[in-house]
Amino acid sequence: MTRSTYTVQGMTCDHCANSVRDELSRVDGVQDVHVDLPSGTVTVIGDPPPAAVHAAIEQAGYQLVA
Ligand SMILES: [Cu+2]
Repeated sequence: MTRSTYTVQGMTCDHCANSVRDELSRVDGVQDVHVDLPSGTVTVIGDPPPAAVHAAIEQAGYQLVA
């Protein structure tokens, strides 16, 4: 099982974390999602296409930090 960590800009509270988690959990191949607000990171467990992860985060209203 692959774990990939992404840095996401603009998440400030539990509502933000839930929005990102909800969008990502709908992506094919995602097994689990962990959001860490203090570090602004999202860890995705599973093997989703990276482009789908990027799209889901933007769909939730946040930006990946390159
Ligand atoms: Cu928020």
